Amino acid sequence: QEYTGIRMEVVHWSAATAKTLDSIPSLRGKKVFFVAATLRPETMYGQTNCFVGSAIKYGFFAVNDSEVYVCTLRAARNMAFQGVFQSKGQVNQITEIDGLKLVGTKIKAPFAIHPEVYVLPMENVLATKGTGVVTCVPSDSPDDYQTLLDLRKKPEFYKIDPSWASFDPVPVLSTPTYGELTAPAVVVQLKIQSQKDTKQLAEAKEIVYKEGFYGGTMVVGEFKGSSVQEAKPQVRARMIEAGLAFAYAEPEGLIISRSG
Ligand code: ZZB
Repeated sequence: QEYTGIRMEVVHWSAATAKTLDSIPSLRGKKVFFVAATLRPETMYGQTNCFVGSAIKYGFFAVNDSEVYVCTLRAARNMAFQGVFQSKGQVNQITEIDGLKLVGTKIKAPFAIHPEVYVLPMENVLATKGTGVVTCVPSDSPDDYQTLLDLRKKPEFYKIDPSWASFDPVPVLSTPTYGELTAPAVVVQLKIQSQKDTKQLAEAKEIVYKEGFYGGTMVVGEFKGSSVQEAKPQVRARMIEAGLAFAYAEPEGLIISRSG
């Protein structure tokens, strides 16, 4: 899978993380980035949040002398072999932290209408896919939209400040059948009630992917008016040129599990 790794720079840490990181001098003065893996770079205009898995462990990995990436160890190992880190083939982990503690951190959202967004918990984040960090694009991802609704409904249960989930979906592209907010429309159509409705959400994702990719027209950004198919590689190239993203490939599952 050829993903785009989105570099989301930390603006300020959640209280729990700030406390933990205080005791790590080697992080002082470093720029730290959450790295999200996406197959939909053209939707980055519509980020409203970033998701992590509460129970997933995230490593802090030195990229070079001045930058650090936050992602799973598994992703860092892949990155090391793709020339993402200065010392090729080597993973230099500075520390590790539970996803739960990262919740409430504020980060920059490259190309987004909302330039800074909060990190929130999502139940269905897979530790075995991408970087374990997921951008939240509720306009075009049914999982993201439903998770946002769940978080707003039960902020105490999810241990979040309601203000962290306050950005509404931002229209990014228009589809012939559903208009500008395709994911919310399909979530309603399939009567999805919670992020636990994983079967219906998989079906919704399929529908939204197809609608967006084959029928979508951009309604924001430099490629407004272009088809999604045309815009996708161009937005990706722009993000990479601007130093806000990089190519990140995922090997087949079999290879990872064999090498441990
Ligand atoms: C932004 C985005 C916008 C995404 C959208 C999707 C959609 P796939 O096709 O099943 O491989 N993702 C990435 N990593 C993880 C993870 N570790 N756990 C859970 N979800 C993850 O799914 C690839 C997509 O799954 C990625 O692209 C990412 O969300 C998410 F409008 O990034 B996407 C209709 C989907 N729309």
